[in-house]
Amino acid sequence: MSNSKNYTFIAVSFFFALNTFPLTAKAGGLPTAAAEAVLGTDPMTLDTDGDGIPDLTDPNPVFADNLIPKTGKPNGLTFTAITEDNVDPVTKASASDHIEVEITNTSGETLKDLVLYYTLVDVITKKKEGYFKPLAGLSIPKDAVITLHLDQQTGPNHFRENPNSAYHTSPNAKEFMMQIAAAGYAPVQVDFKKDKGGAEKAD
Ligand SMILES: [Ca+2]
Ligand SMILES: [Ca+2]
Ligand SMILES: [Ca+2]
Repeated sequence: MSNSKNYTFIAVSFFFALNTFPLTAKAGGLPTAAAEAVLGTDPMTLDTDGDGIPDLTDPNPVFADNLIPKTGKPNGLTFTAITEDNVDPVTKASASDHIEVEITNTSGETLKDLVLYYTLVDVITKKKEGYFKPLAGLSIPKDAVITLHLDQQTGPNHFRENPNSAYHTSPNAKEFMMQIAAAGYAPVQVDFKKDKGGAEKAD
């Protein structure tokens, strides 16, 4: 029964690392989705903020430093980002509030190896989160415009976003900073915001 022993060890390590949190999950179990909800991390992702440090050992599991290189050619792309009143790109019907990013390739060539970094700050609590996301598998043809969705769906142009982020758990207004870069190009930055209100309610 070496498996159950390993599970116990993982669970003990987990609770030791988090001993300031009032977790009440049963001893001997795997870290639970409920425990990740307490931490504000993603139960479906080992490294929620993308900084390379697993959630269970990351001193701040929902803040990554900006790992995008500052150097590179200018004028690779432009983009806009919204957090509310999203529209399904296929049906044109109203979609759940999520972070939606429209990128225009202005480089004159195919853009590859894109990376995205964003921070959000709760304007009331000042709590800050930061996420580094390589956009694996994404390339943008010359002159093309594409729309990315940061959410919990799968499929082309969907990239997973932490469902336990303050984006979802706090109704306070949020201020966002986002940078996107493609291989060889300097990052482009856009600031945007979300008004107060629940992420999944009409507001
Ligand atoms: Ca996790
Ligand atoms: Ca991490
Ligand atoms: Ca971190």
